Amino acid sequence: MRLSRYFLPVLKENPAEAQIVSHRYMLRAGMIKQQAAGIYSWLPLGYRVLKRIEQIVHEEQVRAGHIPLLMPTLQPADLWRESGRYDDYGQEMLRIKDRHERDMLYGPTNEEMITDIFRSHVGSYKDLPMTLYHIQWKFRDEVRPRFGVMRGREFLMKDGYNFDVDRESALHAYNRHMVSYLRTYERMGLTAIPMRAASGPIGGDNTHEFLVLASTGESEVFYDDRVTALKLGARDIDYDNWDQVAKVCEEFTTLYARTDETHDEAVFNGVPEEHRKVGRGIEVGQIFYFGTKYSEAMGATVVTKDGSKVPVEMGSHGIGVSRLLGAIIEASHDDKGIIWPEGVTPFHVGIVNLKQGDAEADAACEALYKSVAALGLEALYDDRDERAGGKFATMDLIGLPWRITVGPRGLKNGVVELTSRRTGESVELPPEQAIERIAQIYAGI
Ligand code: 5CA
Repeated sequence: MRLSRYFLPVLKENPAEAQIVSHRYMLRAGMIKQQAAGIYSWLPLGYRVLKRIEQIVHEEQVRAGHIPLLMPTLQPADLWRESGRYDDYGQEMLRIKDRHERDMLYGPTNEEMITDIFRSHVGSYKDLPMTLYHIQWKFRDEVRPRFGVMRGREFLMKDGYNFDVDRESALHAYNRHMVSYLRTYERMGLTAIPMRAASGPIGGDNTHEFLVLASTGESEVFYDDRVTALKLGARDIDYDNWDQVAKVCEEFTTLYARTDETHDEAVFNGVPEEHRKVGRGIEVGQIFYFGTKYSEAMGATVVTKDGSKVPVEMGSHGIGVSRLLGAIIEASHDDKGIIWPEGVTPFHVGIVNLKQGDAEADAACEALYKSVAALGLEALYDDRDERAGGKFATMDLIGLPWRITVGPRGLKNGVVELTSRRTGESVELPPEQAIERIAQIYAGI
């Protein structure tokens, strides 16, 4: 993409309404525009990152054997009357009437609708286990929408629902989600710690939240700090291997890590003092096992091997896709702007032309731009007729992890400069070598 032809409405001043750094940088980098409290347009740069995050979420869900579909944002109230949640859900639910005076709602979550789909088409243990998921907009009329996409009213969620014939199989589905989530967050450069939580309006007795530690987080967290060193890494997971998956979950949930909802001071005091930490965290996902809560109320049954009919065992599992942008920025920024992890960056590399209009510099930039594309990667080429300082400030603000700087002086010596946004370190290299380095960096991502 050439910046001269792009739409990147960068702001010079700090917007007064933004209280936390991720919100401030998302507005300043021209990623989002607020349209109403907690409701945002996704401008081109923000939309790119949102799509990259969605892509990672999809890939890891499919890897775990889960099946994508798409349910609507608007739902008939009658489904929610069946489960009893239409009245329970309260003012967070946006209720709408259509022209025929039928009660509708903008979905805050989809347990009822997916249960309806299941009961219409599935009736035998032979079709199980099955996990269906979608990535779809939700609406919750939060009392206090704030911090930009962090607590929106309209927000993008991945929500997945497992259907299993018995409790053991459903608990494996729970564990499988936990492991797939760990991998998902790691690919985004995040450490998200599974913490025992409370289930709220979704229900059930087994639930974990995934928290990214950040001083601006909305949840208070209590943890053994050795938990922050745990990494899934590149280990090979066989999602059909119940024992292997359960062992990984055990590894990640044995050390003390809880939110204030489930915190137990007596147990916490058992953690060696030097490892006992209290802090704040951003909830980027939550998984629930709730058994037959919805299937019983809505008549979603399956015939088991021995011929009996039982309500199907279920759980639901959510990732806050749009919230993740905020969480990643909270975890990865400096005083100049965002620092995107390679896994989610909107462009893989920025190209800065220090002397636009200089025949040699222009030609070198064009060649680099084409070489990046030939790698299957995307460059943002700042080809505007602007001063170098302004170009650098924009690149630093929008946070591309790698920048290639091209100027007549370097070109005389046959080199360009490759700079890491994270460390600030620069190396001078011939253009072909800079491209090679870029290829290597992204090879494993
Ligand atoms: N049905 C279940 C799981 S599919 C569910 O709705 N779970 S949830 O309520 O925990 O939401 C899942 C995730 O969505 C949360 O962990 C959080 O990351 C994100 N989320 C929830 N509310 C908001 C909000 N108002 N703004 C942005 N993200 C949100």
